[in-house]
Amino acid sequence: MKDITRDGNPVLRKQAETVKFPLSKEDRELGQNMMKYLEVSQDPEQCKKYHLRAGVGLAAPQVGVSKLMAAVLTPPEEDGKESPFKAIMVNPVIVSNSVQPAALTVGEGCLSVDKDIPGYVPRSDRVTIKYQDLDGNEHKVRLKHYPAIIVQHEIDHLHGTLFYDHIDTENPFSQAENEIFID
Ligand code: NB4
Ligand code: NI
Repeated sequence: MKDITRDGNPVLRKQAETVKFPLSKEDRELGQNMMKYLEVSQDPEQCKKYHLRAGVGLAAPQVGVSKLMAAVLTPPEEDGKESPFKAIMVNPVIVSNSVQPAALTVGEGCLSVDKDIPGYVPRSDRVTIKYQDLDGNEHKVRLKHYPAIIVQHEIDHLHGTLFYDHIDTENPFSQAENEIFID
């Protein structure tokens, strides 16, 4: 899990393959290990000790596996406004998204992209997603704001898209009308 694929590796630009159930032992461990990476990376001590970059999401192509699998772990917020979202998602799809656009105020960074690429990444403020868990149970959830943005970043990875593909090259900080910003 420490070896994250870097931009330039073709696996990051491929369409990932559907995962079949029941999961193989390897696929199950892949999901569990991706979540473990996020947990360890969000613990300041372990993050430093293992020289990791902190993450709130990770997609299988980022560990070199071209399969429709991703993990998301949003840390609990101080103000507790939004419910935290923790999931290992298998075969996730966005079934609907809001017209309302949103972007992270600080822009986005990706564990597979070494340099900082400034600019707003326009996304949907809310998404409804469907996915299977490691046991094959179907889930349909509606997310908004921060968790919704993370999930869109991860699902993009499964289709070979990187965050900077969405940044306006002419004007990286251009704003869509009524776009909301998430800290
Ligand atoms: C995925 C995110 C990039 C933008 C927003 C944020 C961090 C990532 C990439 C949307 C999704 C990983 C997967 C952070 C981070 C806030 C919470 C809790 C305590 C430190 C942690 C830092 F690290 N992005 N990194 N980038 N990716 N917030 N936080 N904090 O997670 O490439 O495809 O631990
Ligand atoms: Ni990423």
